[in-house]
Amino acid sequence: MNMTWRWYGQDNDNIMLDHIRQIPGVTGIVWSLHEKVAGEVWEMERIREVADQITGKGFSTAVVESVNVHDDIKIGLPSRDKYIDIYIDTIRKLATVGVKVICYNFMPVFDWTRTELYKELPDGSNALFYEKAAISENPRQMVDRILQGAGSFTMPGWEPERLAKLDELFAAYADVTEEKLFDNLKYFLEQIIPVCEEVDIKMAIHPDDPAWPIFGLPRIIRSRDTIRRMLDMVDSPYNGLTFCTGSLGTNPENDLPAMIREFHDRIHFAHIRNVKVFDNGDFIEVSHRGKDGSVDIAEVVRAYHENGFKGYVRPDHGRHLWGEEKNCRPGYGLYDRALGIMYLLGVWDSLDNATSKGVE
Ligand code: DNO
Repeated sequence: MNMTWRWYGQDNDNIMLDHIRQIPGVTGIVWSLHEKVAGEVWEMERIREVADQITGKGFSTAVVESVNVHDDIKIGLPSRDKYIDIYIDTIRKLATVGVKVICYNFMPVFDWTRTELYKELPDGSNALFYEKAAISENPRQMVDRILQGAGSFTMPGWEPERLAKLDELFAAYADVTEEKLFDNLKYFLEQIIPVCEEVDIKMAIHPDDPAWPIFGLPRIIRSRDTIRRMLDMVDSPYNGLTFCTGSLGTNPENDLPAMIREFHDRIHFAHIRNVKVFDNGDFIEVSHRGKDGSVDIAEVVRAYHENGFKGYVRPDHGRHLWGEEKNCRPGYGLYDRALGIMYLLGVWDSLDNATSKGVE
């Protein structure tokens, strides 16, 4: 596996590439042009500038997370063709700077959703939390509360410009059923996958987080069956997955190691993190260690190892430790993600050693 780290850019992250170089095993930077809103053109000059910063420190630029999909494509409006052309233009440009995987999502209105950013854990650290009951509140109130909590930090998927138009967005999605959303995803993939095949970039859809519909909006990448349907819809290795254990793990019915064994050759990017799911369906993000949460992370790593996984991996979110929440982007601090990497590499290396000694 290729270990990576999500970085928000030179002027947008307090964690520098020089910090990341000191975390053992990290070979690639997961990047994006974070200033871009969905549907905007990505200029070649700006792409090259960021790619050069990354390669200048010896990292690979292979994974972009995300190129966000414009709502008109998800809703299926006639204007979608214009936005698909812009998307294709971005794919072609990214191919010229060594990009091999693009992570994206097809969630209506909200990307990953939490109801609290700094919920305290018993050990005094704090982490992103989702309270099921709070989702019955007015979405506007929830969005305002979360954006305010994040302070000056931008959060991926929570673009204030887009969320300012919440009422309009909800109205535009009013007729978008689960079936329609699948159709619109198929339409999008049918246009872009031939280009991906040509320029050798694999698309990796991110599952819905949490793995169920919220605020009455359909969410379609949430289980073994919905993922199977999505992969079969356009049956090309270039139509693949970002397999996020933190998102799919919010539903205890998802058997994550079994899903990895089934989908491993279509998983191009693995987000590995843990969540603790409570009986009432609330969940909180916890350390990567399997014993701390509801996802058996060691078993997850074993499922990848068994299949000789060669894709990209990142530790995804982390808790906020040692007071760092005062100065870090929610979910994207330094310490817990670095600890997570060491846990993942530790499990991987011990499996390597055991297999090379013929133990398994
Ligand atoms: C959250 C991330 C998501 C992810 C998008 C991909 O921290 O995992 O925002 O990047 O869903 O488009």
